[in-house]
Amino acid sequence: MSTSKATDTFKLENPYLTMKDHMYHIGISTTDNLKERFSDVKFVCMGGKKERMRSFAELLYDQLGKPKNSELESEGSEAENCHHHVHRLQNISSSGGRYSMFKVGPIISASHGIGMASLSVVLHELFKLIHFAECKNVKFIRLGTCGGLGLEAGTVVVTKQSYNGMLEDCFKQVSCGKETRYDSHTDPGLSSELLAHAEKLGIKAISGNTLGTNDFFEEQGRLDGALCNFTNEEKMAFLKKAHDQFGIKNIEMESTCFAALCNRVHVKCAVACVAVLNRLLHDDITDDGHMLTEWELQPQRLVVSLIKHHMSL
Ligand code: R2B
Ligand code: URA
Repeated sequence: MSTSKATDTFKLENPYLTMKDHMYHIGISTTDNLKERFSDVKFVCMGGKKERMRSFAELLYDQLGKPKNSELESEGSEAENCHHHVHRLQNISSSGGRYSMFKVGPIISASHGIGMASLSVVLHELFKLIHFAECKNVKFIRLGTCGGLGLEAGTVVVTKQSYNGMLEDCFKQVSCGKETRYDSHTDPGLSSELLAHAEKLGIKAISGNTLGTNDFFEEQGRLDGALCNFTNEEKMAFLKKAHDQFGIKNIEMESTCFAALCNRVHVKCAVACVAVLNRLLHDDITDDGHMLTEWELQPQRLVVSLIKHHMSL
């Protein structure tokens, strides 16, 4: 076990890593001046959708007073079809074609797609990026959506412990045909800071355990997938057991892997997800785009407030 302190330079311990590396899915290489461009990074904020992570980056850019150490599109790049000559934030990962990534001041805002498989790919590459850039004291925060258990839509859940689909409090990594269990708790300090900012802003937020699954439909006990191999009674018994025996307040698809990988590299992490429905009442999510956008803003507001506080703004 490493005993590195939070203030130490982030360093991966994989002996097979070399100085020369191409982070294929985020479209960036060790030859891309990583130290100059990224050594100031203190927060990596992640969420599922590409465009939401752009609008979160734009919100940050505005709220932090357009910091100089941000990456903007250069003249004649994607901005060409943009008639007003305002520089947009640059999607650093556009060449990779998989994820979006933006840099605003000391913050990276990146998308991770749906599920742990997609998340794990970009998380490995982001860890390598902050390793090669020799960043110090970096924290990781996931801002997402989820199904709540007995919660009103719009409520934010800040994860304490994440569980897997078997209701085990760990993430199981398969490698070379073997399974290893890793701790999937989040950082208590960072999590209570998020809750304190919610209180200050008047945003409805609670602390609770989270169920992270590898599927949106059957593994979350949804009856309305294309297929369903259980009954409504079995669904309700599962959700009740998760809630009553394990303190699970919400269900999503990344937190278990997210927390476990952060724990393995010794970075502090937090997960703040807004409930877009109450799973004890139904399985389908509203088609009201305005409500969804408004709900998705709640975790973003918490994180902006926390980051401004950390930057003494
Ligand atoms: C929440 O929302 C997505 C599924 O709709 C998934 O990424 C998650 O965790
Ligand atoms: N995301 C999920 O994974 N599940 C839900 O019910 C809602 C959002």
